[in-house]
Amino acid sequence: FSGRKRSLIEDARRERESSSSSPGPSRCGDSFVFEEEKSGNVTLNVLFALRNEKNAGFFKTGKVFETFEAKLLHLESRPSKKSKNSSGDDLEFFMRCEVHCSHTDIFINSLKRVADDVRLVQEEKFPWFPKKIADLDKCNHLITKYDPDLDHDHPGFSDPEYRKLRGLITELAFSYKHGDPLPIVEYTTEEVATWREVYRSLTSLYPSHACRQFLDALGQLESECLYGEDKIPQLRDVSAFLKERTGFQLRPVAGLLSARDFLASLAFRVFQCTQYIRHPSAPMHSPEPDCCHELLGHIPMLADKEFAQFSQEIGLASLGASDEDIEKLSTLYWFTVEFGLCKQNGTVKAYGAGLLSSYGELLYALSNEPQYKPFDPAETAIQPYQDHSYQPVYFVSESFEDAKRKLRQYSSTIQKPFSIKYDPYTCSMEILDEP
Ligand code: HBI
Ligand code: FE
Repeated sequence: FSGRKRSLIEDARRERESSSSSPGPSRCGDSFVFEEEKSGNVTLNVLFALRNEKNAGFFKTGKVFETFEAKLLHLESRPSKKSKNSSGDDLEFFMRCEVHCSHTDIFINSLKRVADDVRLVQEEKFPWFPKKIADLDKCNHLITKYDPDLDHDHPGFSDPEYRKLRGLITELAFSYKHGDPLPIVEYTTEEVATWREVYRSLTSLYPSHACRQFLDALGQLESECLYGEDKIPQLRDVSAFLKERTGFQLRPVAGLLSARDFLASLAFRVFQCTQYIRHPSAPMHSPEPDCCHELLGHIPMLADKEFAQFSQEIGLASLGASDEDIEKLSTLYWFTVEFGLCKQNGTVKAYGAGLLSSYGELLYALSNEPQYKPFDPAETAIQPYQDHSYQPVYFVSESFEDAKRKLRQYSSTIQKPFSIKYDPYTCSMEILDEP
C-alpha cells in the first residue's frame, strides 16, 4: 500500500483527470455496468473515499458488500489527494466487484451512506498512455524488485550510508518535472572509483566486442571530454549530446519502471535514466539498472540514428497496447536493446546495453557457448528470458535497418482500436481513428 511509489488505480485516475469530457458518473447508469454474466452478475469498478472515520468506515463498507453478497475481485487503497484531514491520512479506495444486476443501484446507494465520493468508473477500451511529452511526468510507476531498501540480496541493503546517498538521488528523480533542467549530482570519491573500475575494464573489451555504431559514439563522447575514467558523466551534458545527434533526451528515474511506462517514454524519444551508481562491493555487477549501465550501455547506441528510430518505434508500438502485447514488446526490447547482437563485416558484435555494460556477459555472449538465433520479432517476443544470469540464447540482427523493417511489420500486427503518429514539432501524439 505504498502510495508513494506506485498506485495501481493510477490508470483510472489519469484517464479521468486527462479527459475533461468525462461524464463524472455519480449514479448508476447502464454505461458504467459491465460484463453481464450468465449468472445475472455484473462487474463494477467503484472508487470511494473515507474521511474522518479512521478504520471504522472501511469495515462499514465491508458490511455493505456482505449484505449484497458482492464478490470482491480487486481492492487498492492510497492516501487521498483531496484529504481534508490535517494529518493527510484519509484514504481513497478502488474496488472491482461482482454483484447481482438487480442489486446494483441499492448497492451503490448503500455504499454512499457509509463512504464519500462514491463513483463508478468506466472500463477503458484501452490502457491510458501519454499523449504529450509532459504526460511522462505521470509515467513513474516503479517496480520494487531489486530495491536496496527492500531487497535483502541487494549488495547495498545493509549499508546505511549507501542507502542514504541513493535516497537523495531518488528524491531528485521523484521531484523532476518535464522541462526542468536535469539535476546535477556530486558523486563521492568512492563512487567515482567504482565508475573508474567499470570504465577501465569495459573499455578494454569494446574494440573487439562492440558494434561500429557504439564505438563511433563512444569515441565522440570521449573526444568531447564528456566521457573518461576520472568523472561520472552528468546526465545534463549527455542529454544535450544526444539531443544534437538523434533528438533523444534523458529524464531522471528513481529505479526500475513498469515496462508500460518505460516503453511509453521511448515513443517520445525520451530515455528514462537512473542516476545512482551500483554498490562498491560489487563493481562488476548490478542487479538493477544504474548509471554505469545507462551511460556505458545505452547512451552511445542512442546516438545512432537508425538505432534511435528502432527504439522509438518499440515505444510507439507499446502505446495503448494490451498487457499481453506489452509483455511481448518488453521481451523484444530485452533481446534487442538490452541483449542484442548484430552482424558486421562477417562477424558478430554486441549492441545490447545489458551486454555492453557487463564484462562477464559481453565475453560470454561472443564466445561459442550460447545459442544464436536470427532476429525475428514474432519469435523473439515470446522467448523466455532471465534477468539474474546470462542468457542461454541471443538474437542476431542483420543490421539496424533490417531490424527496424521487421519490427515495423511486427508492430502492424498488434491490434489497437486506433493508430498513432508522433508529431516531432509539438512532441505529442496524433491519434488517428481507424475506420
Ligand atoms: N526501467 N529504469 C528502467 N530502465 C530499464 O532499462 C527498464 C525499466 N523498466 C522495464 C525495462 N527496462 C525492460 O524490462 C523492458 O520491460 C522495457
Ligand atoms: Fe537498460
